[in-house]
Amino acid sequence: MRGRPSHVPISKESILMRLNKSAILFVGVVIAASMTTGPATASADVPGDVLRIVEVGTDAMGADSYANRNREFVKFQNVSDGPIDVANVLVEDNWAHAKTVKGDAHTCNTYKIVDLPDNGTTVIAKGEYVTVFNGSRLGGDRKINGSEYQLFADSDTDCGTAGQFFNNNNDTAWVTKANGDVLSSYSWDHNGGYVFKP
Ligand SMILES: [Ca+2]
Ligand SMILES: [Ca+2]
Ligand SMILES: [Ca+2]
Repeated sequence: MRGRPSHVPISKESILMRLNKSAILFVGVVIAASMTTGPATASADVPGDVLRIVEVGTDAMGADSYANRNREFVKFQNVSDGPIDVANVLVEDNWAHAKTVKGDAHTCNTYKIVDLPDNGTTVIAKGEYVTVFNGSRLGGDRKINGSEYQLFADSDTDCGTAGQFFNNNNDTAWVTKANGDVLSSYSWDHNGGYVFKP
């Protein structure tokens, strides 16, 4: 590639290679964000762009084990101006999301919201959070700080690596409708992070 004339167009590939990691992540977020702005579908019971991922745990510190599955989690917020019913909202990784989109049944790497603790409904108020942990908790689901619902997926040891399924180096956390329509997503493509705050 030495001596390339300056008038030769630069390929997309070479441009991508020049981007640093954060820029690539930014591109990913922009792409993901654009996916939430498509036309609403008839099956929607949650409109797009009202739930936003604000924090993702991707990699338990140290060895990933069944015991520390809760270091993998997805936290999202109701960023709309009113209450949102999150019934049947899915939290998944790339593997499970692809299956949901194709309509393939799967039980691993997925969590469907069917209930909220300390709430007779599945409606979260404006500004409230839902955090889905991959592990379990003695006492089960709970609401903390008056504004955060903590749900525990209790992922099976056969799913992913000992129940941890957000790939440490490259994966996406998806929050979608039951049919896979994207409400929010966050992608990462490098090791070295334990928790990301988009
Ligand atoms: Ca992981
Ligand atoms: Ca680890
Ligand atoms: Ca995965």
